[in-house]
Amino acid sequence: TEKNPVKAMAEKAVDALRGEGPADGVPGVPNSEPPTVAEPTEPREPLPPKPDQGAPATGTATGRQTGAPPTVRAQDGAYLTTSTGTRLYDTDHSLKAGPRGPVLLQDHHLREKITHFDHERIPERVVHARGAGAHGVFVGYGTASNVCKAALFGKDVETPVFTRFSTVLGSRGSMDTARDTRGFATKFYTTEGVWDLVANNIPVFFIQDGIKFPDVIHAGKPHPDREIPQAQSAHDTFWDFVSLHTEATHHTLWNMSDRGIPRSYRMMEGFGVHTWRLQNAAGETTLAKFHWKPKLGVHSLTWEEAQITGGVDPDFHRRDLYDAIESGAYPSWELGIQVFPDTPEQTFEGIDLLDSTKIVPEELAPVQPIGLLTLNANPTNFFAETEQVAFHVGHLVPGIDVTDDPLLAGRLFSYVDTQLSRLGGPNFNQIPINRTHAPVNDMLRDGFHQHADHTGVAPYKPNSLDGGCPFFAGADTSAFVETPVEVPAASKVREAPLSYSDHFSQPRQFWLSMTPVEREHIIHAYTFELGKCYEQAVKERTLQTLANIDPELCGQVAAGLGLPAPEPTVPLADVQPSPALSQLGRTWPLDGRLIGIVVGEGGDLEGVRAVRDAVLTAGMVPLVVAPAGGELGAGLTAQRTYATARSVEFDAVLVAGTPGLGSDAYGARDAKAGEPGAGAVTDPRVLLLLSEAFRHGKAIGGWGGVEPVLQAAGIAPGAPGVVDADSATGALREVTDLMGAHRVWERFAPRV
Ligand code: HDD
Repeated sequence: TEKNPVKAMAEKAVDALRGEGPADGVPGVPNSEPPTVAEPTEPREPLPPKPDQGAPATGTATGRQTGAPPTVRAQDGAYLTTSTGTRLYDTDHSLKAGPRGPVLLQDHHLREKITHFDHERIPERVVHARGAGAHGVFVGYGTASNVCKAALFGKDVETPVFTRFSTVLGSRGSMDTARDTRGFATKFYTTEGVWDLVANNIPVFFIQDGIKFPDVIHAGKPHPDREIPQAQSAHDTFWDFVSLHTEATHHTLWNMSDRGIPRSYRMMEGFGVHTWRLQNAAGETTLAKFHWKPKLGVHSLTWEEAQITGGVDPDFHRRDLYDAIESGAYPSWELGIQVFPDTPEQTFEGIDLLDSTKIVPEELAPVQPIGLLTLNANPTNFFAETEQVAFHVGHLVPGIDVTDDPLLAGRLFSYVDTQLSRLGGPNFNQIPINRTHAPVNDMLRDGFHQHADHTGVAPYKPNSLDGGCPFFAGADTSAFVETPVEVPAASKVREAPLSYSDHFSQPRQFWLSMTPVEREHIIHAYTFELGKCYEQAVKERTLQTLANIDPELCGQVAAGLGLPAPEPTVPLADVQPSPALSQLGRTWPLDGRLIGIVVGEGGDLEGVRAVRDAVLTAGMVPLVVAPAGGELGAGLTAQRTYATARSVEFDAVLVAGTPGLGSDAYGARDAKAGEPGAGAVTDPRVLLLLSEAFRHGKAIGGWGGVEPVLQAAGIAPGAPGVVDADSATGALREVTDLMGAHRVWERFAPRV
């Protein structure tokens, strides 16, 4: 009987791929070479799905309730198929009239594959485009119950969450370590619906009214003519705007402080910025501000580190978060609230609670812990989860409500609106990562990307045809139950209250709360950023805002710019420092910190192994740096080479000093290991690594006669935070003691 032609074609193609037989060719022209590395041909079971790839455990946006069969996963089965599940035997060749003939329009698979590819990208977020996310859990302490009835704050209540961290100004592909505000947005999949806490790592904002958001972002984004600089505020338009619009002074000062260049997403605070209105079960209301406090402490990069890292490892924060979670060093934050009585004035100790350019110092209103967030799982697919997650400040649950902050009002509109173009329509809450874990019965219908097969005929209320369904919940279990807040009789105006015009007292308080090292960093940051501006008027106007914060700050920056320091135009505010604003002066856990262990040819491998094991036992990450990759002996493998290691990756550096740290590449091993002269010349890359680690205030420890190497790197014997120990483990012990404070702060020599 004649062979099935499709099967024959498939067999021929498979044979050709395996190199077992000729495919049809043009006479005289050899067929293309078979691939030398064959793909596995046996079908294998796909990896089991992670929970979020399937449908949520309880009801979904499609109306499915607990107990219903799970929805079919998007990707399943062992064989390659079309998007409609038809199996394919080839995806490497277009359908042609003969091997050298024209491609045929009837190749549906070709068209499906290319069309889908052509539409793979969606618009990036208009702000916060660059980010990284993780799954986790929030556990309530039960301490908030007296002020807030939200179920997620109940004692030991566990709520699944997804958190996305981000920079603000840069594009999706920009570097992580730019000087910028960081986003810290968390989606809580509570039993009462989704609550999004869309926070930043800075507690104040550039503007007091949402209507100014396009202005500040247009000023911060790259110049519209050349589209440079990327992911930076160090350019004329940004400083033009913030020097003219002085309510931005406070946020800008935080950006110029070390908060603008975090060491890690794991080591940032988060702030809900606005004042929110909480309601307890008795219907009583309280005003509150949300704070995230990282268990690892708040830590930053130095500016030079941030700049080097931008080139050496633009994914530094994304990698840090992913690696920490993958290795089991789960980052965690305590959620806390500052609470204020809900008075008609909506002020606390004279501070206007509706002005998002103001903080309430923790010394006046302590942050009270109400629950713990732990991020414990990385996304399975970046696009599906981190890119498609859509936050909205209006995603609220019973017990949490908004206030009349005009900045918040703008946000309440913007977050849904932006998803319409970013995610292509109004059904973005049906995307798996956005689906609530509570039952949905919403009467919203149709629209692009509708996933629900809605039943019934009456998506309207009142109705009798669907039996009156859905029904109203009681006021005690509903969100958006308006607290009867009195709105004073007023005329319609485009104006701000008088209290909003104080733009300098809290910036001054921030400045006065900084330690000398932190002040020095702020001076450097302003001097750098303004030094990148071309317009003289912009620099002069910014110096004027600095003069209104503090004459010392202004004088130092002016000196760096070579300009005269102006006098203040407002009386300097008489404010008390808030020590809670400083990042220094405490010690912190070291979970997931990275220690580079540098060893040269013939170095003390036993010592290296001992410290590597001790670092691992302490819950940190050891990275052995050797002249070349591969096995080193003593059960050690090089994770980095002199070519791939850079100091910015490490929180501290250990050096095995014996016999030297040379390498082939730099002629240090003209003599063989063990012979006189071996390793006598230290590889310049090791010297760079050590000198940078020293300059960036990192603990450095060596053993086995490391002194000449340190000296060659310009590090004086006995310099602060430099340990020359008798043994490898002795060096590690002293280094880890130093690391608790994050840096060896004595190495920085502040002027003020
Ligand atoms: Fe915003 C994204 C935080 C003011 C308009 N914002 C966005 C994200 C964070 C914040 C963390 C990223 C969310 C994610 O990871 O997907 N934004 C803030 C904070 C603000 C703030 C803490 C002040 C207190 N934002 C703000 C204003 C407006 C917006 C005043 C507009 C009037 N924000 C947006 C947006 C974004 C956004 C355009 C872009 C992508 C998105 O929403 O989903 O709607």
